[in-house]
Amino acid sequence: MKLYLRADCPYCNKVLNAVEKMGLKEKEDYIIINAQAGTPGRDMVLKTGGKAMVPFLIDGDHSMYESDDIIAWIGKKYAK
Ligand SMILES: N[C@@H](CCC(=O)N[C@@H](CS)C(=O)NCC(=O)O)C(=O)O
Repeated sequence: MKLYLRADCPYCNKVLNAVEKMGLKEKEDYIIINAQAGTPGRDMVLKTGGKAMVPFLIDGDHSMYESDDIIAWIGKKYAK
């Protein structure tokens, strides 16, 4: 599971906090990819989802925007 985030994005921090509370560990359960403007991560978000917006989740064939939807997806599928 790949989380595309930007350091100064409150919605990204919301997702990260939720994921940590669920007991998931970075590098074991998910990886964070920098999606700051001008990065390959940003290009991937745009290419995959069609919008330059973060947070963005890619989980296998599945991808989504919207922090609440991402938190709900991860909670349902992976929460420990
Ligand atoms: N409703 C969205 C809002 C996400 C949002 O507004 N993200 C901002 C950054 S905090 C964004 O991607 N802005 C466009 C940009 O960075 O180019 C959510 O909850 O995830």
